[in-house]
Amino acid sequence: MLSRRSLLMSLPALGLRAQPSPYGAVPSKRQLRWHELEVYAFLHFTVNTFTDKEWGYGDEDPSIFNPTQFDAGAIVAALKSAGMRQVILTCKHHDGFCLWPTKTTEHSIARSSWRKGQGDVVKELSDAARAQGLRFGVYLSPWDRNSALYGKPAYVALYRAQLRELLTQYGHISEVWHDGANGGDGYYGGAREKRLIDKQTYYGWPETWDLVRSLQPDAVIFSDVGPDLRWVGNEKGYANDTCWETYDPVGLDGGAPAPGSTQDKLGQTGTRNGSRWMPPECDVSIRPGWFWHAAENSQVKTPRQLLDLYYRSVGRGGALLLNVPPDRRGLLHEQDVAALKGFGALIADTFRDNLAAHAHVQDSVFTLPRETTFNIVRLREKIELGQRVDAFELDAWQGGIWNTFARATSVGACRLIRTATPVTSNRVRLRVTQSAASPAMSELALFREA
Ligand code: FUL
Repeated sequence: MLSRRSLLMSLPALGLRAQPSPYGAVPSKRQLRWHELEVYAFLHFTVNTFTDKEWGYGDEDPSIFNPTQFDAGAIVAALKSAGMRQVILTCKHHDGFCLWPTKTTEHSIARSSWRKGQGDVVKELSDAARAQGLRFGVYLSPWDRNSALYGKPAYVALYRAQLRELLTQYGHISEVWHDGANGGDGYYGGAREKRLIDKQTYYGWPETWDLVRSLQPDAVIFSDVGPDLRWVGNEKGYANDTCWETYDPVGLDGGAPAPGSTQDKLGQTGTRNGSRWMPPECDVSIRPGWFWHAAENSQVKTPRQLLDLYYRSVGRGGALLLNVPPDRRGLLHEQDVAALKGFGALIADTFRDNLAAHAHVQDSVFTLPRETTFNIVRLREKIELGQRVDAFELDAWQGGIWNTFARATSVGACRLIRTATPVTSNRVRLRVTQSAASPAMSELALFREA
C-alpha cells in the first residue's frame, strides 16, 4: 500500500553522519516485519452472528452456526481492496464455540449444520489469505463460557491444546491474539454460575507464550501486556498524539500488570524510555459492534472516517486493526465491502506520489524541484536504532522566511502530520528540537490528500 521507495533517502542527508549505536529498547525482527503491515483486519464470526449477540453465554446450540454462502476468497478479496496485509480470525470467542474441528471439545463447528459438520472456517480462511498474499493470525479467547473446566487448572491445559492445534495445522501464523476480557458468569457445562479467575496467575501466560514461540517463532503475540504488541487501551482505533513505541504496563492497582488488569490509558501513550519495544495495535470495528447485526448495516464507518483513524493509529507509530464482521451468509455485507474499497482507494491515491521524492536534500532541508502544495508529511525514524526523537518542528520557506507549519513529539515507525490547510513551498525543513540520542530518520515524504 505504501511505497517504501522514499526509504532510500540517504541518512547523511538527514543530518546523520555515521551509523550511531542503538538507543534504548529496539524492535525484534518479528516486530520489524509487523511494523510493515500497518492496516489489517479482524473477523468476528461465531454463533453470535446467528443470535444477534455480542457475547454468547456458552449454551448456544452449535447447529445454529450455518452460513448460507460462506466464501473465504470473497472476504479476503474485500479486505485486500482496503490495502490490508493480514487477517485475524476469532477462532474461538468468549462463548467457546470453535470454528475448526478441534479434538478438545464437542462445542465446535463439527456439531454445526454447516456443511453437515464437515467444514473448517479456520482452514478456508487461512488458505484464502495466503492465496491472496495476506498473513493470517488467530484470536483464541482465554475466557470460555462453555467449558465445564473453566476456572480449574485443567482448562489452561485445554486452552494450550487448542492453541497447539491452531499453530500446527494451519501453516504459517503471523499473530496470536490473547484477549483481556476474563471471567464472569457463563454456562460452564451447565453450572450456570459466576467464575472469577486470578488474572495474575491463572493462565500461566509466560508458559503459553513459550509454546507460541516454539510452534510459530515468527508470530507476534498481542495482549494487554505484550510481549510483542500492546493494546492501545481503547477500542476506538486510535493512539494518543504523543505515542511511544516502548511500554512498561502498570497494573490496575498500580502493581504488577496482567492481561485484563492494566491501566488502559497508559497503553494509548506508551512509556517514554520504556524497557521494552511494544508498539500499539489500535483495534476498532467498522460498525458499532464486533459481530454482525442487521440493525447496524446503516452504521458502517465511511472511507473518510476510516482514513481519519489511519492518521491516528498508523500515523502515530502503531497499526490499525479494523474489524469487519461476516454476516449470516458468511460474506461481508455490501455496505462494509464498499467502505473497504473506498478506504483503500483513498489511501492508495493519497500516498501514491511522494512529492519530495526528487528533492535535493542537504542538512535536513528539502529543496523541491518546484513550488509544491501538500498537506501530509510522513516521517519515519530508523527504528532498528530505537526511538530517539522527542520533539520536532517543520518549516516551509515562504516569502523569504522560514514559517513553522507543524510541531509534534514522538515519531517512531511512522508519524503522519496532516496540516489544517495545505502548505505551498519549494523548500521544507525538519528541525528536531529534542532528542534522547542523535536523530536517525529514515524518511521525510510529502503528500497531498486525495
Ligand atoms: C474484547 C472482547 O470482549 C470483544 O468481544 C472483542 O472481541 C474485542 C476485540 O475484545 O475484549
